[in-house]
Amino acid sequence: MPYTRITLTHFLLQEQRRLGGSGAFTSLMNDILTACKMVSHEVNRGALVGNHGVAGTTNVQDEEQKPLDVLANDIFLHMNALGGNYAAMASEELEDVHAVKGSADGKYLLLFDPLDGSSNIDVNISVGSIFSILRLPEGADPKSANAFLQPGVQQICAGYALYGSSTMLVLTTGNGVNGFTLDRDVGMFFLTHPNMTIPADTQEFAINASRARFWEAPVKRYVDECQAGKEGPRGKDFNMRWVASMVAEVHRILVRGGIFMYPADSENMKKGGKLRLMYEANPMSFIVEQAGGGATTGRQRLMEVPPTNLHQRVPVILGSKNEVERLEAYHRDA
Ligand code: AHM
Ligand code: MG
Repeated sequence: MPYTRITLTHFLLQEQRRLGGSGAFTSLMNDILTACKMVSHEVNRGALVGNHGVAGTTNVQDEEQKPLDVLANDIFLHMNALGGNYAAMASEELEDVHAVKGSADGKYLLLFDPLDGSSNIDVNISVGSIFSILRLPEGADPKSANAFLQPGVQQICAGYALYGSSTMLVLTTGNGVNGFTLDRDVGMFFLTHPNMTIPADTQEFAINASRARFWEAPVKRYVDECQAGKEGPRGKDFNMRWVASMVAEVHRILVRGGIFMYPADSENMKKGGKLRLMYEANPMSFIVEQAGGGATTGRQRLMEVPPTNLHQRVPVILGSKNEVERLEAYHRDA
């Protein structure tokens, strides 16, 4: 490999110089990188160190926790408290806000899903971590969930780590999307995917088709038309993928386009949807929009949904812009 690549740390320093920042942001990002490297290490060691199977506990959403859910959450909480930049954190695995002790000067809030897609751990399929950074509003109490209840448009940074055949970190600070690959021997992320963009058109869709009987009419229409292929109204064949790891699906869309749907259906709407707004939908929407794609509930831009609860669920449709707009139009027509 020619030695011309830049590391994520240098990339952040360049951004800091460009924006004239104080260095706090670079420092807090470095804590996230370290956490992701540690989680990656644990995911890789897998069954060798007892990281498979179930933990015997459930989280706030009443979901069975895996040992790696618990471990990844502990790693994120510990590593991100050290820099003193966060006033508080919130996680998929914790019911309440986690205030950071001794960081009276912390100006930021961190939301994360420490290990998304964890039903895939035991079968050795890609999982990931998702994070979103918000500013602590002036005068807000960081110990209260209210400080976190900001719409997605107020995120200052969002990203994910994908623990796949290689470990990658993909990031936006509102100035495009860049992807970095972990060199395990060096222990550093290197910029390998600069300025990631999502093509506006696609012939690939992702949805859990086992839920077809619950779908609403606009989603059913869209999927039926894709499946009709060349002979149908779309006049082209579509391919389908479903990994059941949102991080892997979003990454595929960033690399080669596509659309991902976990839409409202008659069953999941009893809880508001399946995926979580604050630490799944919002950060992924920020990344997808920054890469030129779209992200909607079907009826509203996702990043404008007013949050009312840390663990709120929401319908999610995101990816190639023309397909997202088509689904929004089908929802309007219904
Ligand atoms: P998790 O946070 O409990 O892992 O759940 C979120 C995951 C997403 O990564 C994925 O898109 C979805 O759940 C898969 O759901 P399903 O099992 O219904 O296919
Ligand atoms: Mg999740």
